[in-house]
Amino acid sequence: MIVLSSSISDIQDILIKVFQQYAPKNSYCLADSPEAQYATTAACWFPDMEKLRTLPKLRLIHSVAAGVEHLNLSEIGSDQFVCRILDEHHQKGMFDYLHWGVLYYQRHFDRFMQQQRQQLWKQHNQNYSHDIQIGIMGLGHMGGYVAERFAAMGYRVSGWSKSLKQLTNVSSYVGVEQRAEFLAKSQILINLMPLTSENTGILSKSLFEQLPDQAALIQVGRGQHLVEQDLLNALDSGGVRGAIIDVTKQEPLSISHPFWQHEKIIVTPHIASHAPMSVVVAQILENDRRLNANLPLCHQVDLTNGY
Ligand code: OXD
Repeated sequence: MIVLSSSISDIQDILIKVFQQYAPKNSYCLADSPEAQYATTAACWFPDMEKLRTLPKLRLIHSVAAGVEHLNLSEIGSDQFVCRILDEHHQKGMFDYLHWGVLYYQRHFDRFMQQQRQQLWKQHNQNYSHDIQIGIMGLGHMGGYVAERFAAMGYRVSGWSKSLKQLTNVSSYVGVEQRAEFLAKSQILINLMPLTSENTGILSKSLFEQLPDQAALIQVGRGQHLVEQDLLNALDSGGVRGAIIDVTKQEPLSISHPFWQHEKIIVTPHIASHAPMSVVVAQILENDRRLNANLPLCHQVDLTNGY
């Protein structure tokens, strides 16, 4: 039995709808229903942890997405597991979004849009993929995939992560010692890191200062990676050329937030990519089956690393 749990009411409604559509009847329930006492798995997005703690048979806390920072990992019981969704459609969708973002800067669309507002007819040199150095922070399931795809298209690609990665035609930079060297090359910086206590606030003034002049940021990690005021300052001083922001500290972004009106920022509402809902439900059902059959779980999270 799977219990559905999100403290965000819109998301809770979506979970109910997709489980109705893709899961067998009687295989899922809500946390305050009588069946919840039999639930072994919780399907979660910012779950109500207090409620979940009262469920006696709950062993698996399953994110309905790739990220798990919303699960409050420090509160997971010693006899419980955490899993997340990993899926190839999710990877492909992310690559499409990022490819669009890279082209936006590579082919100067940000400049042309600004020129149009000024009725200014001015050409800029045409960049080819081999002219562009992409830097990817986070080379896990998602970052590693997009890095290799950009490299296969002729982009110069480097990646930065906690451990050395062997990826085709991607230069791997590791740890704090190699971060400055990595940043100094990254004309387009893509953030795809999972959120941990170590990297909260990493996209800050000092990091922006280490990028090449006129670098651009594509922020698809987590809102808490970014010190928002530092980005605004870097854009206003002209050091950073522009930013595409898909995730923000507070979601939804408040209507008064300066990101909305900033001419060098494009905001999208956390839509860079999602796994298809049919896949999300299928992976959770399969992991619940495995849990109850004492089989190894798929995409289990290492609670020490936090991903
Ligand atoms: C995820 C996301 O975690 O979409 O999968 O942010």
